[in-house]
Amino acid sequence: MTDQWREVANKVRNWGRWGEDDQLGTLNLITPARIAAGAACARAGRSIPLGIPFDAYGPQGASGFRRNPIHLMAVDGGDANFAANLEGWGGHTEAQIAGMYAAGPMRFNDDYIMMPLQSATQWDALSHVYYDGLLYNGVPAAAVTSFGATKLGIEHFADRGGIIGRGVLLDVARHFGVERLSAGTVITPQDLQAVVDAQDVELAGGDILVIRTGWWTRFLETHKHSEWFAGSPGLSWRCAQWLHENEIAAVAVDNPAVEVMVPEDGVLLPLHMIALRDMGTPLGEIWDLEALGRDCAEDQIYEFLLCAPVLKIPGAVGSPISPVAIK
Ligand code: UVW
Repeated sequence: MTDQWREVANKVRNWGRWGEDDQLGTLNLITPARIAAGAACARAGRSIPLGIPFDAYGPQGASGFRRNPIHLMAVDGGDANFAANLEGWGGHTEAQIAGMYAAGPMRFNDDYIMMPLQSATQWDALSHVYYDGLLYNGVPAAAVTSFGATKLGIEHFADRGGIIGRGVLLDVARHFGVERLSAGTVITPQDLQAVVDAQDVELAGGDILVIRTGWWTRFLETHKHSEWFAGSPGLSWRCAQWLHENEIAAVAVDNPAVEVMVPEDGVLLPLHMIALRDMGTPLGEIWDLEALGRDCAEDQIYEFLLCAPVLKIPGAVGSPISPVAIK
């Protein structure tokens, strides 16, 4: 039982398909023609945000190795009369700002953010998950050092403008007539195909799949990280072959980990292992697909231009994002 996922992993492995030093995996399927096809889906001029807030109240608060973002101000409105209030007291920074403020009416605000790159809406880079000591394309796991990923870092996605192309929503929750899938629901490849057929969408190679479970609303209701995380519905690893056959470039879901959190067949995160390490398919997590779900249900159009650029952080194994669907 445990080895079944490995059999599929062997079948869908894309190593060498785009060259020995490939850093992009299935993003190679998003050719210029597919980006143009995505752009052609932006007909009405409506933009729909798909990201959650980067704030202190997000879903990573209770995790030991991940925290919610910490946002701090460096300069703010209280510093507007800096020079007058301090009467010359202070160090270099105070003098620098006082000098700037003495030069005219211009005042400014500055801020910082401290956060794990995985704390909210994100893309996983191909260096995020591995097994048996190897990453995508057979890159040794040791290529990710304490200085960052020397191969397969997120900056390679940034070099092509991030993940941009034709997005297709598969609204699994709406298809099953529920506000959201119940805890632990496993989405099968047959379910995905049934939604494609019911929505009457035609998939094309290089599409970016956006799959709505409705599970994000569960977090908004309870604000309980552990319950939201542990109970998450999601894709079965058995969807890997379906994704491979449909030449899907990337997959994003409104849950913590794309796949179901309760280990299927006793294996933790098998779809992560197959998608990121074997297929080279980026995974998007913690997306908010509520507005997009409503919009698509209204006009019955499930395709759009998806713009999900990454931050160009050399060596990072993921990136926070604020993706947008444009219809
Ligand atoms: C892990 O939890 C390992 O990864 P992700 O955040 O991609 O689900």
